[in-house]
Amino acid sequence: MMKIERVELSLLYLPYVHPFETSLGREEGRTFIIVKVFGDGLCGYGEVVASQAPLYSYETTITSWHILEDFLIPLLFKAGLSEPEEFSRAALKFRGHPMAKAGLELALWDLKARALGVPLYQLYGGTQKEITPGVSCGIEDSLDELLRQVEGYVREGYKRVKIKIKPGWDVEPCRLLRKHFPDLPLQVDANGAYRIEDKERLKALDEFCLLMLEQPFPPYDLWDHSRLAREMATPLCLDESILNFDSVRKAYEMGACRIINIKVGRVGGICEARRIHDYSQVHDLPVWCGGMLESGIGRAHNLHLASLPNFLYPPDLSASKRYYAEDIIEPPIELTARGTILVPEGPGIGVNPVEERIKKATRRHAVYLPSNY
Ligand code: OSB
Ligand code: MG
Repeated sequence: MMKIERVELSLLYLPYVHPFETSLGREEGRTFIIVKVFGDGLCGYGEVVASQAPLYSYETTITSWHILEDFLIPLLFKAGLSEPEEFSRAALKFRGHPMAKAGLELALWDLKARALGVPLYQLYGGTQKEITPGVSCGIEDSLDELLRQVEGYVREGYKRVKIKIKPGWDVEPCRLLRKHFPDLPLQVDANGAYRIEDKERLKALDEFCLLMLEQPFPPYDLWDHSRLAREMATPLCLDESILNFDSVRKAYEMGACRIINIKVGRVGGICEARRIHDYSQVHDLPVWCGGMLESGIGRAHNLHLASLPNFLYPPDLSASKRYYAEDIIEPPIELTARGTILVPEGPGIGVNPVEERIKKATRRHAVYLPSNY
């Protein structure tokens, strides 16, 4: 069994190529944590997707840092854990903080796959080696600007578009995009901005033949999602409400959604994501891989997860240049001429983190050794 000799955390900031606005707010760039675990002369990389502010979920970069430093990293050193499944099980004793747990678990998976010399998707049982991704478009200052953005993405080859909606920015943007792109697979994401009182407004979206409506109501509100689902033709998809395997089972049993967005950070790691995937497959509940505007490290991890067989809708997983002028990996993630992304074949995540770019973006750094605890 491998021994983890050192863990490093780096807090990075990368500016976006274009501001990203959702019903939760507008951001010009992203603050996130890169986790590195060292053992047997190898390094595994993970990414913590918690944001600087507790908007999408209660976690923040600083709460994740604290949980990693004071509780999760000591698990590796004190209990001598290095297997991702063992770590995942041991970390369950701490409540919550799924993004912190996932970041470290991802690094352990990468390390394990590198030690075995195989790409991650092989460890996971992934079957899809070429993935058709979608692009997630923020709320723009005008309909003209939204149209310009979407036209650009379609020209670049994206085969599915998601737009962010909120009350007052919903029916009109959908009507406009449908007028210009009658056949484009299109979906919308509200990030919980509506209430059950807005039911009729949401039902008006049925006329646009959307692939799905994602998370209209707040995370805790499975019941109102099930009420809306009974009255809408558009399939509902849950993102923020899906916190673990158990919330999937309950959402399914309540009829609160017909599609599941899996984000490895939100559900607390690959082990939990795979449990959700396997349950969904048995219950004819398609899943897809959501994104958190990850750096290339987190996005490469997402690609391997999205290769599992029941990931049946396009992931929110775009090329590096959709997000950042200079990604922190080489080669960058790119679209093929077919508008697809190839799952990397190299060991582990299969892309190379560029240490000098990581260093340039780092705002805070710490090294953890067994002797620190
Ligand atoms: O709700 O899917 C979401 C980004 C940050 C927080 C929440 C969400 C998103 C996205 C981005 O939609 C998708 C991507 O990474 O391309
Ligand atoms: Mg979402």
